[in-house]
Amino acid sequence: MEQMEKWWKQAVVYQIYPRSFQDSNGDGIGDLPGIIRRLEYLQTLGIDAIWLSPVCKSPQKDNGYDISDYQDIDPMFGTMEDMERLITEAKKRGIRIILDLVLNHSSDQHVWFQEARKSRESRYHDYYVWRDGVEGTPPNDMKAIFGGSCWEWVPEVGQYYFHQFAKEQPDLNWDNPAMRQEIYQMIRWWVDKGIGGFRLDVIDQIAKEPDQKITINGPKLHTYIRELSREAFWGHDLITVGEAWGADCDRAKLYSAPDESEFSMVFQFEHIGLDQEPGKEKWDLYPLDFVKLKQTFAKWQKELYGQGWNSLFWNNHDLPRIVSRWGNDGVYRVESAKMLAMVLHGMQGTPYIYQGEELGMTNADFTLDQYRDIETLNVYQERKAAGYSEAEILASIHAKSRDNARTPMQWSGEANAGFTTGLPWIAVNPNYQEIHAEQQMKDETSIFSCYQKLIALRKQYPVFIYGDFQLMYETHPDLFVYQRTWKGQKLFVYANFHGTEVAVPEWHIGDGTVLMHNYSDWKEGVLRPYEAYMVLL
Ligand code: TEU
Ligand code: CA
Repeated sequence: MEQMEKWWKQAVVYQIYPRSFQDSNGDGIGDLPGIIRRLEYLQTLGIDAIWLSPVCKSPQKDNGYDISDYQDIDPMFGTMEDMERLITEAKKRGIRIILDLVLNHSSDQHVWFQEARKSRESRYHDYYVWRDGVEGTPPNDMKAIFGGSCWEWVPEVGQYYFHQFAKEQPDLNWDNPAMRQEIYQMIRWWVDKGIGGFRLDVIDQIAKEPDQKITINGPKLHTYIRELSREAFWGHDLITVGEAWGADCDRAKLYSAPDESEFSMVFQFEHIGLDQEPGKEKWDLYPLDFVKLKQTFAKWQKELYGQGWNSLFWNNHDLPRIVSRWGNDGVYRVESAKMLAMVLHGMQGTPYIYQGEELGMTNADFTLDQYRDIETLNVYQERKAAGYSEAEILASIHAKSRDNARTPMQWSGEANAGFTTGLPWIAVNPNYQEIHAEQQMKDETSIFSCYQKLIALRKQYPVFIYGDFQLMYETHPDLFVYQRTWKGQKLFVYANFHGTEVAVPEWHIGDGTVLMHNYSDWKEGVLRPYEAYMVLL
């Protein structure tokens, strides 16, 4: 008898980027009442939890990842009553709400920072990371992720403060126990409101040590995370997932230890970095090393088996859309989107579906003026100043801008894809008339229907949850094939990851039950472009 597993091991999570999901009041920005309106759709898809990107009060310098009040809702998204209604309405449909907690930094408009910057004597001064200095000579040459120095001068106190992201996102000082206790109190307040879990933004950057130029995986990281878990999560049936760009398998075994001393799981990004030039940035484009991709997934599946728990994702609000990135968003868009879904959802772990992924939404082919993201706009300026050609910079931005994921959800073929009756804050992808939910929900061969089936299969067959993982044809240049085994039952996932027909060394069709297939017929012994199937033996 399997050890009674946590609900989130059988669950599928749907990420909503509220600003781009559904507008309800015609201001061109998605909001909470809009999400409530779409709960029926999410219940039809069959997901178990919704991860909401931040909706707390924020000046929106980084689209809400700069929070100025952790316990109030930004009027742009609605009211606290809307939030409470969302929690209640979702619960009625068996859906939990996961809040995005941004604990590495606050907004510079947070009252803590407003007080901290006034005086070194303020009780909030040391809620942040300050260094004495002389204006014009920052403590060291560390760079911020969104460009420029990570030190910003405040004349009132004659000091620099540290910010890993934008200067409007001052880093919180986790070495300060008073600050930590206020954070834990705030989280407990949200738990009492019925929040079902938390996504923890750049959580592996909280134990920063700027004097040693340490920004990630700091020496006190797990001490702080264990305290956070003990003080705020324990005793509640929550799902907690940390965003950990710096995680390797050993560290992930701590993060996702079965004793829940830290989190349920983390988002690790080793697979995500495989199409950037080694040692460089995501903007430095590089062909995907497909064999390495398979080996990376296999490593994480094996390393965490019985010792931790994987998240499974291709997309989020920071990443380009997978069907454009590693599938084919042209002739084989439908087949490749389904193939990518089957490859991911057949593995062990909790799958995350990013809004629009279930429709096969694609990257946006924007002109420069259509981009909105601070990271994209900064890199354009930085690389322009560094002498990169306009064409090279735009190629990088087209491929990797976070705005690729942030174009409005495509609901229907009506104006603005049914997202808003107003002027959308960011342009709708012009392909919305071919790619939208209304049409796909009625079509059992649609990408939407494929995701619906995958979510249902995960609940129907324990091998998806408990089975071990064995990669096959490891070095094959096109086939992504693996098997899962649980109590004598075998699940095979066969996929042609590329756009040319390949011979299949072993042919299992006919031996078992075909659970999924992304073509309407079969061609004996070969897999056609992006052809994939799942078979149960
Ligand atoms: O992202 C962490 C982060 O570092 C990413 O922005 C990453 O650097 C970039 O997208 C790819 O190189 C989290 C949030 O997901 C992101 O939206 C926020 O902008 C960031 O933290 C700051 O809060
Ligand atoms: Ca709105």
